[in-house]
Amino acid sequence: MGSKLIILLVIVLGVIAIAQLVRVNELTAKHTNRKDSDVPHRDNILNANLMLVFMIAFYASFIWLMLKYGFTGLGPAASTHGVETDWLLNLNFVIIIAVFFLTNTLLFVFAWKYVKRPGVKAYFYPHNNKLEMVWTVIPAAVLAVIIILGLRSWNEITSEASPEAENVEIYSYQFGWTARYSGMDNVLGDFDYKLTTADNQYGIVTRANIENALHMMRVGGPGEEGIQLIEQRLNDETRVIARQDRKSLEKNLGRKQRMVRLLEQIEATYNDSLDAYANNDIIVPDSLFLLKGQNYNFSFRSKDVIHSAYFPHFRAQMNTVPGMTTYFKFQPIYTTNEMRDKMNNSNFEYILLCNKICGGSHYKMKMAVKVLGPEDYLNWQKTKMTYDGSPWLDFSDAERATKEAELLEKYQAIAASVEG
Ligand SMILES: [Cu+2]
Repeated sequence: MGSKLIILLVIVLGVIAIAQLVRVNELTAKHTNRKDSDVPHRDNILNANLMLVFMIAFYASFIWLMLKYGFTGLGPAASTHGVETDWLLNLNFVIIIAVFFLTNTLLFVFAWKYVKRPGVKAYFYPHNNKLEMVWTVIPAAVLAVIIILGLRSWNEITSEASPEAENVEIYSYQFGWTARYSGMDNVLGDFDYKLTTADNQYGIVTRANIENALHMMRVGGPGEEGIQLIEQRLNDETRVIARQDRKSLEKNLGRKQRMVRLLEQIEATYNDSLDAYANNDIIVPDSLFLLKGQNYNFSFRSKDVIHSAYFPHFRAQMNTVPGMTTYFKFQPIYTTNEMRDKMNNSNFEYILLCNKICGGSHYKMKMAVKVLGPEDYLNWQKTKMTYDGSPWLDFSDAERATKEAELLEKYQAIAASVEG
């Protein structure tokens, strides 16, 4: 409290002192019969020299910051497209830094060189078409090159993945992430938001989930009042319901009846053979395990609001939007362990972050990403169960050893494809 008062006092006294100094200056000017606009020559020279001093200090601090912190501080790009994105970013930086030095040198050196000298009148130079052309056409051409190169990369990243790319869905919600692998058939089971219940939080479409969602609407379940119960309460003549409560009950009933009609349509047209696609999917909450060198086709969806899946070390990002699926291709090129060596940090972990302010706990919406080598990835796969509860690698005892050896060989070839 006391220190705040002192600071305030110092500021007030400082302002008064400056005002007094200005006043003294005005009075001396009046005394010596000098106009405000008459700046002494030595003051002009001093200011011109200070321009050069400022320019040198400005450049020195810029160079020092660039050397100390670099461009990103995130280490080498850890995906195929990340390498390309970095190349584009560096190209932009080279252009920007060159223009930065050029324009600032002109600015400060001209201010120093053309300092006002007694008896010299400024040269009147209002217009030059050639100059206008130069500084319009050159930046336009440079921008066109940057945009064309950027569009080419973007189209490549978001174009359709090759058929052998593994399909993985990344599901976002307030506030977390879940990965869904497509299993041995490499086809993700369908999803529908209308099937989202406490037992089916990802809205996965199977015959059982459709029946379950219908049951929830009609009969109810944990945390959900069914149509039957609501109708019973509305028609119960032994109890009085406040008008407000009746209104909200009727609204809830109407919503559920509409939902039942939509679900009945899904039920009537559903083809049971589609169950198999969903049943061998593997759902892994809160972590994303990837095989080094594997081509992935990531599809993104959101349960609630717009999120953005940001993989800083892979230089990849994609919005996740409720009601639509977004995609990109992805190929990790360094395992987590390899990246630890490169970053010289034994605790390094890849991460997936939400990069769209999506609510109160946005700041902690993240998922661990681990890129594994062939053996580690296969070992991890062996521990995972599918949606219907069978092992991901569902081999009979007789064929297990051969099948696993085949997979390992395949994974080794995939990992080797991005070596060197
Ligand atoms: Cu988010």
